Amino acid sequence: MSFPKNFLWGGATAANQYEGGYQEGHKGLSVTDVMSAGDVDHPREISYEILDDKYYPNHYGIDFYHHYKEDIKLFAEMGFKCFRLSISWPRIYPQGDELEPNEEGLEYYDHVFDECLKYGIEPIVTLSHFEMPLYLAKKYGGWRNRQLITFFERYAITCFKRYSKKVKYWMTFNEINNLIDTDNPFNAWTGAGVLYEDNENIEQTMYQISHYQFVASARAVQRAKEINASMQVGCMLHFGPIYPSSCNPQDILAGIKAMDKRYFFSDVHVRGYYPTYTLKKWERSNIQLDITDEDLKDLKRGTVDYIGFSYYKSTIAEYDKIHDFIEVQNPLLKKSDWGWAIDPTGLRIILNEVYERYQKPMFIVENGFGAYDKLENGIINDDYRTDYLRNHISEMKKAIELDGVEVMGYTPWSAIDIVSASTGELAKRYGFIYVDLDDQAKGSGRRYRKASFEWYKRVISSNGEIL
Ligand code: BGP
Repeated sequence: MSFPKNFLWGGATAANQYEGGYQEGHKGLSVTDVMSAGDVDHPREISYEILDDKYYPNHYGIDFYHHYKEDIKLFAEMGFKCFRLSISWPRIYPQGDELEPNEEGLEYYDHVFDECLKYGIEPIVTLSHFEMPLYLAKKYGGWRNRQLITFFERYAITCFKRYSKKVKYWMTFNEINNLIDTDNPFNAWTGAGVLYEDNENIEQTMYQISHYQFVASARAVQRAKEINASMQVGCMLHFGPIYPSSCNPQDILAGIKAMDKRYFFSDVHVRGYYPTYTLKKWERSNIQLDITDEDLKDLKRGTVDYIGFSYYKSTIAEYDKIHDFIEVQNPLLKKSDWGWAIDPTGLRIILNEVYERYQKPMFIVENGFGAYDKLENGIINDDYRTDYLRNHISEMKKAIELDGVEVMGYTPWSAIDIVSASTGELAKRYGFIYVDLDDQAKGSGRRYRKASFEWYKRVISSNGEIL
């Protein structure tokens, strides 16, 4: 059993969670710059302004902005073949609606990409990873507004042209399918710069936002090909199986319906048209959307080249009279301290299901274990993380070798400790590299290799043979 020779081993990050330098180089404010810190019991608070009495962890991140040389050197030491990062949209277009980009922002990413390429590390770039200029949220109502398509397209063209010789692999919107969960304000805010209002038809708005993003993504795919035909543009989804809670046929159907809500997004991105189960739903719920014929043509012309996805956990669905299904925790699986069920087999299952559905190359661009790490005498023993990753890699290996799934690469979350997206803590650590900072960004900022660093280095150098 072995991985393909050119398999892209690496690690992943997101600009807003690790860069810091939130006001440097004429960067504009991002929607994540107004999200306060939270923790496992307290959700992050969102406001339209920075409030004096709140702490905003994304302002500092881990200060990669100033440490990028040191950090990329460590990635190279681990043997990374690729590094997944995102471009901060407000670094390039500080407000979002300008006609000209911010040169300082563009230069910063030139330096980062050059540093990666110096070590033969291929940058894998997301255009919008849980962020966009705050100004677009305030002035235009975020992705509620059709004009956002134009702004995003302009931003994408700027990046494709500027980095055409440095970046081959791109993704448009990170975990776009989180939008479906409208109960948690985090999703529409980070995904679309939208805070739902009490008097609006939230479901209709959610589908409208999604439609505008599908069109924007499809246009970006087309522009990328025009600029450099060898560029590969993927979508990025949050995947994980939702199992039926029993063999009762009603629960089986509940599992299918629950998965439809995730697949809706990849169906449009990959096939280029709306699935019938969604069209029927719109009819039933009298959902009226602004969709033009030109939009539908764009969707067809801009289907993605590959499917990037994150995998952390699985859940189960049980039949519910009112909602079709409800999602519940699987009693058979162990969980992390944040309640995320650990299910390596689920990765093989989802790889099989998605590959069979679309027959497109798949890229696991996030997978990892958030834990409280302890630094003792300069050592971090994170065996729990190694165990998690080992078991998942071994299931990915089976999917490739036994099931014939085409997997392009694997970039665990995260390459280095960074601020957690959902809770805003630094204490929820995922990295191979420990960063000596606490939740208030106090500490030396020094980088330490965790035990998992040495382990992953061996995994990469043996191309997945030594786990
Ligand atoms: C994914 C996001 C990442 C990341 C990860 C872990 O949903 O794409 O940005 O943060 O989950 O989640 P968290 O940081 O909330 O633990």
